[in-house]
Amino acid sequence: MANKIEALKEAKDGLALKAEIARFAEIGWEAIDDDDLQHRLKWLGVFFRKSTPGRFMVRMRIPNGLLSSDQMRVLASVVEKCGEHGVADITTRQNIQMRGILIEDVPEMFDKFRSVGLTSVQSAMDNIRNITGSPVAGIDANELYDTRELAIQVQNLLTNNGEGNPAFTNLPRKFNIAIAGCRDNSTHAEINDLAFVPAFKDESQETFGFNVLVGGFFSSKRIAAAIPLDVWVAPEDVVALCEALLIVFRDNGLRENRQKSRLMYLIDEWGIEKFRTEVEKQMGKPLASAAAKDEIEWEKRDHIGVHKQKQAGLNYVGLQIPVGRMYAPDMYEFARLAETYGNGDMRLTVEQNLLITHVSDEKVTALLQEPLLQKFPVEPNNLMRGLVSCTGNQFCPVAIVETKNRSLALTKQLSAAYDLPKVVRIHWSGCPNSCAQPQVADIGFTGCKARKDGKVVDGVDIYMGGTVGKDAHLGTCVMEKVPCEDLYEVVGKLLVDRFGAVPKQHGEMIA
Ligand code: SRM
Ligand code: SF4
Repeated sequence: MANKIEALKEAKDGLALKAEIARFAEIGWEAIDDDDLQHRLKWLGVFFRKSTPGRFMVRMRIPNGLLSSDQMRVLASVVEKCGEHGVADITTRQNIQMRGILIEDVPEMFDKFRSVGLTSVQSAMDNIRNITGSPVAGIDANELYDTRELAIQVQNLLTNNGEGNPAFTNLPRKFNIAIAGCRDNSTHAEINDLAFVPAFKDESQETFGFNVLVGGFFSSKRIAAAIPLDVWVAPEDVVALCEALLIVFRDNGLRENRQKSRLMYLIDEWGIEKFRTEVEKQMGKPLASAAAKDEIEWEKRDHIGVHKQKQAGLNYVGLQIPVGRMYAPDMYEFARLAETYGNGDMRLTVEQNLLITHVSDEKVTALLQEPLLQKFPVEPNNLMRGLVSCTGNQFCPVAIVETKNRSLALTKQLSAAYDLPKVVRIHWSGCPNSCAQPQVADIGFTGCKARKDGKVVDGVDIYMGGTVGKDAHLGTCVMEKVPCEDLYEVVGKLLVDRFGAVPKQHGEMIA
């Protein structure tokens, strides 16, 4: 028997709501059919939030994390219009979500998006999520391939240039794609359903392309790293391979049980050889086998700070955005800074941070003196620098614990108490869905309920050992059900024992 979401999709496709959005704006949210309100609107990137009824969340698509000042101003105006409810977050897929939006404002908001080439279509439910790529694509002196155009082409295919594509709107489940052209695996290729990693086909390193990984995903029931498909593709075949592979998943993926419908379950059932054969058949031409080695050779960079671009005399400046959170005035300021000091371009990272690019050598000092950089620093301390947090129970309906405020408070407390010799990456997820990718972190948390003094309290399971960059591998759960109120002591000890933290002198702490 079809599960509830499959039945709902069969009854009416989510994209059909495009034609109904003007009517929804007229009748108001309370009069919208419940399935449309709670589920199908997500096909347009519009999320009903039970914590803020009538105030919707909108998830964009920002391929490769590329954002212009015009686009940022449009997003800022959307958030501004929401008044005290308006807030935006950079997500762990190099993307932006905004909150506080009224349904009556959605048609005009979509027009504004269109006017600057933005879209929120198919950003949730059984669709392909934001396509990630290196945040320094096109400006990194050491990159192997500038992935920007590929990420945009893949998005354009899958969303019909942002208008919605019925061919890819009813997948068995969500689907993540990453395209890496850099040497440091800055998109966490291993945790995507489909990832392209740079690889030369030949030993002479003349024929550039990508080795293909498949099946990576996180869920509350299972965590799986992507495995090799034994395919190498040239850049010009990337879009076609995405299309072919998605058709195979769409038409054959398991749909009965939503806990077992991500791509890896189909690969489990078929075996990787059969899956490869079916993708090849769908491509309509033979696929080359994988290159002997990939070119992920580096430690992962976080891009915070001032860095030289490959273009002489230009720099990119990475600002740390604590837990990814921004308000409308911040967003207008980012747009102004990007235009005043750079060429108007910005980039988002999977660590929920923001880069301003094309800043000339002469202008770097002045940019660093801008007041906004007090709030969003280029030299954060070693704990704040590695902090990533999901939405948590402030807004997320499935959260078990609060994350963004709690993680900020704990990070400030620990930073005041300890000196860290290097960055420690701490990722907070409010539940086992793992949206903040806790398994890639040095220390990762997933929210749960715990017991303390006989009472049920907020807690976390603690993951450790996630490594990123070259030879990335996933961390594992090392402690269960740790009460959040004990985290200052527990994490403090971990920082001292495992990461070389040194307690600050008392005088320093007071200062
Ligand atoms: Fe996620 C569901 C937020 C990245 C795994 N995720 C949700 C929902 C939609 C829950 C809901 O019903 O509302 C959350 C929206 C809350 C809200 O109001 O913001 C949500 N996920 C997020 C974001 C915003 C976290 C963040 O603060 O950055 C990220 C948005 C990315 C984007 O721009 O599209 C986000 N989610 C991820 C990632 C990380 C990634 O993609 O690299 C994962 C793990 C990777 C993966 O999917 O394999 C992730 N989210 C999930 C899952 C578990 C999927 C599964 O197969 O079971 C769910 C639950 C589900 O889909 O049923 C989920
Ligand atoms: Fe919500 Fe859980 Fe994802 Fe956090 S990890 S955003 S709490 S679904």
